[in-house]
This record gives sequence, C-alpha cells and structure tokens, in this order.
Amino acid sequence: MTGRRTCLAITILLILATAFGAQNPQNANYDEAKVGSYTLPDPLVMQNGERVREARQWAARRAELLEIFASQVYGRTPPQAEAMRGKLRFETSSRQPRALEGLATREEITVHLTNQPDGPRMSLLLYLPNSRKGRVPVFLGMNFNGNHSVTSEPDVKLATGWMRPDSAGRIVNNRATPKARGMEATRWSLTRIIRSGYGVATVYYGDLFPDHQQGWSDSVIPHYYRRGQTAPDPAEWGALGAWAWGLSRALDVLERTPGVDPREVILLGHSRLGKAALWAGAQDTRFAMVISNNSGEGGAALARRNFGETIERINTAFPHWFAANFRQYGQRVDSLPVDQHQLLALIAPRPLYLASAAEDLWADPQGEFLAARAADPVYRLLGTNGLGATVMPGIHQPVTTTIGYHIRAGKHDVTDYDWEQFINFANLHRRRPARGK
Ligand code: GTR
Repeated sequence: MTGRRTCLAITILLILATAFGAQNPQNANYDEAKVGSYTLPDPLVMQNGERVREARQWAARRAELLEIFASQVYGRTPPQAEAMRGKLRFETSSRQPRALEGLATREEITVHLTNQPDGPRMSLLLYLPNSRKGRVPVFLGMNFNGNHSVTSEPDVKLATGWMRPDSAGRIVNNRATPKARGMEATRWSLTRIIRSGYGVATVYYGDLFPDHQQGWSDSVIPHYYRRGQTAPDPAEWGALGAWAWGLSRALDVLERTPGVDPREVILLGHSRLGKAALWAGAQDTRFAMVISNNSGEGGAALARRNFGETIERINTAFPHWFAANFRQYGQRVDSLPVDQHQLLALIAPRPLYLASAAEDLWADPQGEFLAARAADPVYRLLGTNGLGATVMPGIHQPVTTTIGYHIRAGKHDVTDYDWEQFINFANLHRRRPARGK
C-alpha cells in the first residue's frame, strides 16, 4: 500500500516536474513546425552595409562583431581586468609525479586573481602525461563542482568555495564534503586524455563567480570596478564574462608552465561553461581550438530559432550571467544585432567543434548545427574547408572538417564518447599529431 502510494506520489511529481520543471518553463517550444521563420544577420556584411569579400577585410568585421557581443550580450571586460593579462602571480601548491597510477604528473597551481595579497584566487589543476617528450597540447576547461570533483584521487584539495546544492548529499550547506570527490569524474576522461598524449587543466568556475544571483559580491567583478563604481554598467560583464576572463588567465599560467605547449591549448566547456568557452575563445585568439559541448542558448544555438530555451527565459533564470543590456532582447529577439553563428565565426579560422546530444532538446541540437552552418562562409573566406555537412548528420556520425560537429544519443552531459571525438578532432587539426601511448 505504502509502496503504491509512494509510486503514485512520484508519478504525480514527475508529471508536475515535466509540466512546470526547470527544462520546460513558459511553454518552451519543442515542435519543429512551430519554429517559424527568421532572418539571420550576415556575418560577412559590415554594419554600414558593405560586403566582406576578401579575407583581409575580415579583421574589421570581426572587431565590429566582438564589440556587439561585448556590449549587448556577454558584457565588456573592464580594461583594468584586461590589463592583468600575463601579470597575475601564481605558485604551485602541490605536485604529484605519480598521479593516475603513474600515468601523469599532477600539479595544483594557485593563481592570484588580483594584485592584492588577500584577494581572490583560483586553483588550476593540471595533469601532464608522464610519457611526454617536450611540450604537449592541453585541453583546458572549467568544472562545475570543484577540482576535487573531476578525479577521485584523495589528495586533490577539496574546493572550499560556494557550490550549487546537489540532490545526493555530497554538497552540504553549499560546501563540498569529501563525498563530492569524483562526482564529476565521468565528464573528464582523464586516463583517455593522458593516454592520448594530451595534458588536461581545469578550474572551478565558482572561483571566478559563484553561480547564483547574489554571487556578484564574492566574484572577481567588484575587484575590477572603477573608483567609486558599485555595480557593473549595463554593457559590462557578468558571470559568463568573468568565467571567460578566468579561462584566459588560466592560459596565461599555462603559457608559463614547463611541459605545456602554449600554442596548443584547446579550450572546452559543457553547457553554461560551453557558453563561457565560446566567449573566451572568441575574444582570445591565443586559444588554438574551441570545443562547445551542449552549450545551447547563449552558446552555440541560434537565438532567433524558437526552440527550447529562449533569451527571455535564460535572463530570468540566470540574471547574473549576461550583460544587463541583453535583457532588452527577451521580447524582441529579432532586434538583437547579432546571432550565435557570428560568435562561432569569431573563432575562425581556428578549429571549432560543436557537440550536441539527441535528448538535450532544451539546448536545441538543430539550432547548434544551423549556427555552425551559418558560420561556414566565414571559415571558407579565411581559407579553411568550413563545415563539411549541409544537413544535420545522423547520430554518432561526427563531421571532422575545420568546423566539426556531432550529435550523440542520450542526455545533456559530457561522456566518454564525446571525449573520444574531441581527441580525434584535436589529432586531426593540431599542428603536430600528439604522441599517444
Ligand atoms: C540550464 C540552462 C542552460 C544550461 C544548463 C547548464 O538550466 O538553462 O542554458 O546552461 O543549465 O549549464 O547545465
């Protein structure tokens, strides 16, 4: 009887969750027939109407697009923060030469995020393959639950900052407990990466901006206010801008770390961190390649395509992510002067890989593929082979041209299948093939 009642209660909860749950608010559209028509802004037409016909004209158009994404979408990084490029102090806080059963050398590096001795810090966790000779390419991405969550190795420091709660009791009062070790490990195929001859580096995103609406005061943002400033201007950065800035600061550190090839740092991110990776890769051309996994709205998916998450919903649920200016487009997406294919184009001609998941309709896989298609003309203008598919490929049929793409079966996640494709794509597109073991 009790069992049946529990069962009924769960069923009702599931129905309610489906109807009103996080992934289906405000009647999100999941019907292709109801997407409607839209016109994308042309990445190869300047604001003044002039067409970009030659590769040498791209720099001017690129600057225009960057400025629009900065002022209208993600927010500008203040010049005081930009000026920290290559200047932040860092020190190695732990070193384990026999990590991952002897496959890798692991370091934890403390990076000071301001000039102040008692200012905020981020911890960069780095694994380099012990089989390496010389400098190796490195995958860099942020994690959701602290560096201790990407591995179950017990000697990685437990992150102490604010964490989003989890349903399994591994995070208590917004703080990680030892049970949180390895909770995100399936999303980081460390052994596969290392065995393929790559290093891997990660940072906890909450070190830059704790991911909640009141996270501002504990983020890096107030540390870079102008004198007398008390809040970001409407065209200034929010959490995504801070995460992207943190990725560039991690690259500064990797540039000065022996064993890392700084010309071969491959940026990646999942979901909101995929949005941050795309924005970081668009701004900072030192990143050799960019990989977006299930980044969806505000990431790789076209905003004008009415499918899954919308600008309005993302700004309501996460008002701290984007520039305040972005909110004005919730009700009038067509007046947004850019769309996400132009963000992808800002990464050109560097290799770019997008990964979608078939059950992740909230992120609009089709909208991600179409954004890649619409970025293709820029990639071709710049002399690459662009995206080698005109229609959405089938499940598990990766496209590996300069813009790469796959859709895999399953849910919103990063899986070993995804990593297999990322490594394959990196092998195909890096300057020198990695020496795996
Ligand atoms: C969702 C959000 C998405 C995506 C995702 C995630 O709630 O609506 O845009 O960022 O979170 O980061 O897992």
